Amino acid sequence: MKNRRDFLKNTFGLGAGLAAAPRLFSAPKQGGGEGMDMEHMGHARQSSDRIVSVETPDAPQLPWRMTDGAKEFHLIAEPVTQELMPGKIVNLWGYNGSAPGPTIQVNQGDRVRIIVDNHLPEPTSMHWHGFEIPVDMDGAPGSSQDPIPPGGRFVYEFTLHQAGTFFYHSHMAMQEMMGMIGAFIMHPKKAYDPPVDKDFAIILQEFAILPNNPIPNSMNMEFNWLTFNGKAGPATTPLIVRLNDRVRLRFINLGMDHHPIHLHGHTFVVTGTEGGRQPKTTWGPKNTVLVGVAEAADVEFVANNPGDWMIHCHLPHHMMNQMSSVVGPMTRGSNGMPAGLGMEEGMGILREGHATSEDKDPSLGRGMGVGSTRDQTLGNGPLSAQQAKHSMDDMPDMQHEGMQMAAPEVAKDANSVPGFPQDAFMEGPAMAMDKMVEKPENYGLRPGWSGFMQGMMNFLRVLPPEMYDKVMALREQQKGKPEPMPGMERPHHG
Ligand SMILES: [Cu+2]
Repeated sequence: MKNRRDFLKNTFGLGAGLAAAPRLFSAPKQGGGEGMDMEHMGHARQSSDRIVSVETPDAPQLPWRMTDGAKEFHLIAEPVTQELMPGKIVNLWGYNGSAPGPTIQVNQGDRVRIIVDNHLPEPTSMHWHGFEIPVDMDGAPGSSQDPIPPGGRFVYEFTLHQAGTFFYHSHMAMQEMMGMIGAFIMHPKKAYDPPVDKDFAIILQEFAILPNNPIPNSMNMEFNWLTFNGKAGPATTPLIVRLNDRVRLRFINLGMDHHPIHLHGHTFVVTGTEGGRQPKTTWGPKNTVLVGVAEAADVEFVANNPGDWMIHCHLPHHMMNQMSSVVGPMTRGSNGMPAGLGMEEGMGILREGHATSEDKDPSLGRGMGVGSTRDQTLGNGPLSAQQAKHSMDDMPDMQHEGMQMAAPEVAKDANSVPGFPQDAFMEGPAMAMDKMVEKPENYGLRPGWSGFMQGMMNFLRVLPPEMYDKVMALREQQKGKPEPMPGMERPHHG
């Protein structure tokens, strides 16, 4: 079955191709896709000048074969295990072993057939978000079709006349919050003006997952795991571009929050929405784009500023992992974090009484439990750099040094300052794990960088030619080598 290694092998194969040339996107071997015609893995129409395939770092591409006059894809809805970052393995639902599911790329005008098998333990239905197709192919369960029962199959088929950044998702609400979405790129007949050299898609997702629990609470509204293409920083794979490339980034959001996505060091224009291309007259300068729920946003810019630039959601809580930073003096003088609460205490589920009674409703379906129903004593970790280092001695995989920072990292009178601590130990050298997330795309980043990357954070690496070639050569070397990130293979059931 498909796994991360196959994907990486193929992705690294893209290597040092000229940015301006249309690329064949070599796709992974695909579960359920026996007999896939590997000659037809190119997604973008090759005859169109300068249309490049869309890269979805950390998420696979879906191969297709030509059958009865249609591009045929095969999606399997199923439970998946996914490593959001090293050691954080969770149970999501997705497609073909991945959440988000694999990226589909077609050309405007294509006849497309998508076989959807349901390997979930409950019914599902697939919706093609924004597609102008016949209603019986729309995937609205109960109205346009019967839900696909467990073990069942539905074959969708339509001709696509649109172009732009689209996506597919389960039309069962709670399944969406378990991860069931994938990108669906429709390339235009003719390249947009101006054409781009690099094209990336990033799916924004969020999950509420208690400590010591691998299963998202899809009812919860306090999200503590925020991902780009199924990875939380620092496990997100940087976007690699060459200095002066024209770059398109396509953001797709399916969750409970809108995300203001911010890019450092560059000014971009919004060139498209979930509805397709926008006319140039609407393009104004921006560096942050608000990607609303169920929306997509395409932004474009010339990467003319060399460096490793952050690209991230700007909601502060969305730049955190595990929401581990409980801030302020309440975090001290305690006996530690009471992890692993039971369902009732932890999930904020109504226990007794009227739903809106004063002492019950604050936690109804919303809270992580922490602070919502009763006070809890919490420890917020070490309060000095020395203690931090000491406490890490038992954690061989964590990076112990590497930052060029002087100790101690807090002021002498820190404990007397109201509000302290805020960030000192949520981010910083104590959280660095450069080695654990080592991969070609991370080559040459400043030592200790990973201690400051969490949640919806990634790099846009604008590399001068020499460095660009070096990273691409490393990718090439990586081909056939063992998975750089241990535990990243995603076995799945079914
Ligand atoms: Cu956000």
